[in-house]
This record gives sequence, C-alpha cells and structure tokens, in this order.
Amino acid sequence: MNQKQELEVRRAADRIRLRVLEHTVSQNGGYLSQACSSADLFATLYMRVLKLAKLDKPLMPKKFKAVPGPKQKAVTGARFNGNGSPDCDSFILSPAQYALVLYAALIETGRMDARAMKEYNKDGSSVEMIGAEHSPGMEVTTGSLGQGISQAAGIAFARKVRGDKGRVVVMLSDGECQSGEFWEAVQAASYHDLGNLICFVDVNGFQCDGKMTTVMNLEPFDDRLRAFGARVFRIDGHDVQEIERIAKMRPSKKPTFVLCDTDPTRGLPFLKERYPKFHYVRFLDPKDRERYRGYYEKLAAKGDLTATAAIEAEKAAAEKAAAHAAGKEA
Ligand SMILES: Cc1ncc(C[n+]2csc(CCOP(=O)(O)OP(=O)(O)O)c2C)c(N)n1
Repeated sequence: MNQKQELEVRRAADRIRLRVLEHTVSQNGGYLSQACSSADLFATLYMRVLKLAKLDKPLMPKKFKAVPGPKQKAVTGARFNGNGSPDCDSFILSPAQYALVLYAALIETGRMDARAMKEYNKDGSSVEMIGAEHSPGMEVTTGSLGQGISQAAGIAFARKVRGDKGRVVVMLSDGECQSGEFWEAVQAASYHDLGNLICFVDVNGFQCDGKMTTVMNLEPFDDRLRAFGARVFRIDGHDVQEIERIAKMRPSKKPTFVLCDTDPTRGLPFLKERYPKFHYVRFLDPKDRERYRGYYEKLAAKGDLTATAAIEAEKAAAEKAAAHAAGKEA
C-alpha cells in the first residue's frame, strides 16, 4: 500500500480505538486494551486484506429472534463480511470478547450503521457483548475460547474440497492458545494441508489474570507452532504494511500463522496505570470515569492518536537522513 493508503488504514485504526474508548466511558465498561492491541490488525484486514462482498450502504443488524431450531433458521452475522460466494473470504473472530472491536471496525469501514451500537448488550439484540454467530461480522459462535480455530479449520477443509478461491481468515487472542483444543486444531489443519487457512494472533501478552508469562507461558510460541507443522511469521502487530505483505504472500501447502506482537496500551498510554490487569476496563470510582472522559474529549478533538504522528516522525527521519547525506556529499 502506498503512503496515502497507509495513512487511511492507520487513521481508521485510531478511530476504532477512540470509538471503543468512548463506549467504555459511556457504558462504564469495555474491552479497551483489546482495541489498543488489535485495531491496526482489524483495520488492515477490513481495508486491505479480506475479500468481502460489496455493500451499498452500512447494514443495520437485525434483532435476535430465537435460538436456532426446527422453527427458527440459524442467522449469522456473515452478511456483514462476505456473500457466501466461492471467491469471498470467510472471517472467523475467535475471541468473542473482541466483538466490540469488531463492531467498531465494521462501523469505521462503512459496513455497519453506527446507530447499531445503541443496541449493544441489550436483551433481544444481536449486537452482543460477547459476540455469537448472529452478531454483526461473526460467522460462528466462538465464546468458548479455542473453538473458533476448530470451526475455521472445518470450514477451510470444506472450502478446499469445494475448490473455493476464498480463504478462511481467523483472528485469535494469545490467551486462548493455551487451550488444548487450539493445539488439536493446529495439528489437524497441518495434517490436512489446509493452506487456505490463515490465522492472525493478537499477542498482546496479557489475559484475565495478568501477564501471559505468569499464568501459563506459551513461548517459544512460533517454534511450537512450527513443530505442529504450520507456516509461521512473527511481526510487529502495529505495522500495517507488514500485516498486508504477509497476508498477500502466496499461500503454502500448510496453514499460516501470523503472530502479531502488540501493545495493549497502544494509542492510549494512560491505560498503563492498570498494569498488569488490562482485560476489562470498568470504573469503580466515578472520578476515574470522569478522568477517562476527559482523555476521550481531548483525543477526539485532536482527531487521531498514533497515525499521523507516526507517519510524520518517519517523514522527518527520512528528511533528516537525506539532509545529512547531502551535507556529507557537499
Ligand atoms: C474455554 C474458555 N475458558 C475460559 C474462558 C473465560 N475467558 C474469557 S476471556 C479470557 C482471557 C483469555 O485471554 P486473552 O483472550 O488473551 O485475553 P485478553 O487479551 O482479551 O485480555 C478467559 C480466560 C472462556 N471464554 N473460554
């Protein structure tokens, strides 16, 4: 992607973070660190990587009618992504607590009407706090961690047999990769040569009880995945160019894993005060909520958090290097 496109992606990522911050303050709770760590990944996937159905306008989610059964057909949130055609990618969000970030990404990329957020976590709404198969952008129910990749591998197997061009793209969190089901799925996907499966893991280093390394260390995560037969890349998960480059590489015979090392306070450094418990932000003291409201108002007025600042810094460094080189020549 060129510099202009990169700026657009980074700005969308910042708007995702801001939207989740605004929601967290207004609802007195939210999955904010997940937005910080994964907004660049979501923005790049939705703007540069996923092969999606074209939409005439942002969609409004339908109400949740009833649990699927003989009288109720299953409804999925897939219509916010693809259209079921062989060329479209399937997108599986595995850690369902990231649904809030997914909704923000759908809004910021023009796929969901922003008014849908009024229905968030309300009885009878499909805009669930912990996303389920009927929720916008969700294609299967994955709330029990580790199940997303198993279902994705099954879908990838079926799509491979059918000869579909579309891939199965999965977004995972690092905490859920501690589960046995995750490793069984990796083993099966490798054994069945599911080269049409690509998994991005948000390695933000934290889970409910604090640091991954103090709960149950996964490292060396990349080597372990390789030992299970997968193709593995490890990247800076905030580098949108790198996410796109890896995502667009020619698929291999084996499933691909992209470990995205991320910072759960990226763009909102004041979150560092909550170290090492970032999992869910709720304000027990009303003064804290007001303080965060103040942060939001300041940042919203400024427009972006990381995007332009980062690009400007890069440009300034390049200009400085060029001036230095010119000075040397003269
Ligand atoms: C099988 C299963 N075990 C436990 C949970 C409860 N749970 C919900 S989120 C979560 C944390 C998992 O780690 P991660 O997704 O990396 O945390 P985050 O980055 O969102 O803080 C846990 C244990 C669950 N949903 N499913």
